[in-house]
Amino acid sequence: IFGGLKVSPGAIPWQVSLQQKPKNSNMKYSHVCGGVLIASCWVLTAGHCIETNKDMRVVMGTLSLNTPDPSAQIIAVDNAIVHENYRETSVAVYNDIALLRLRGRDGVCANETQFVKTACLPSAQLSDGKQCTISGWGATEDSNYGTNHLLEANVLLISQTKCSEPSVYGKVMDSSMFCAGHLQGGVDSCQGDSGGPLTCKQNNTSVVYGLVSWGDQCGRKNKPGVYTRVTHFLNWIKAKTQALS
Ligand code: 4AZ
Repeated sequence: IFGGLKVSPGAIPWQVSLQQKPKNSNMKYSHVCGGVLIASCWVLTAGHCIETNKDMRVVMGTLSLNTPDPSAQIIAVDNAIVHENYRETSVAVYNDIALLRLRGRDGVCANETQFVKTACLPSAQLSDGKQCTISGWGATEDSNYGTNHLLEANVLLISQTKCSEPSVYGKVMDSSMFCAGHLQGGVDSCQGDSGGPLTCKQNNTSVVYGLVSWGDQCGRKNKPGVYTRVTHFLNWIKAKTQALS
């Protein structure tokens, strides 16, 4: 996160760290992406976060990735479902969404606590200009390697018309994505934040409106962050989570 602030304990309880290591290796797990807990056994993340032949786990309930924390929950990923139409080109990432099914018993995987809670899905499109929140352990203005402490920042929803102007991203934008940020630059998501939440208040409840997806670098003027448009995928999310619940 560029231009962010440290998150307070329990403020973003649906944020997860998606961690991977080569399958069946003795290597350590390392943070690759963010994710969002949407049910006890389901995490939403970006399609581009999923690599084949990796063991995956999620860590939630903690702000720091390098300090042991008794409130952390570490849960194995049993299955990753990448959207059938996920596509990456040299300029954009389309349908950039995946669901992670967590390991558990009798429908319980993550345990709800003060530090671990599910995020609600949005029920409607929100207005351009609305202020929303992004968060993650990704790169900052000071470090390409990301941070140990979870950071957050406020961003504004940018209209599809504005974001499709030639001076911004032009014709590569489609209905599976939207832009948010600050066109003057400085505050943005960045590498390592991918898959993590953009939440907005809808009727006083935080809803996961976007997932960090891509952008032309980070924090640059006229190059806001691009987010997976979660409202575009509500039927897909419902179908996948109900088929295998
Ligand atoms: C990335 O490389 C990335 N500024 C993520 C988000 C943004 C740019 C790049 C948005 O994963």
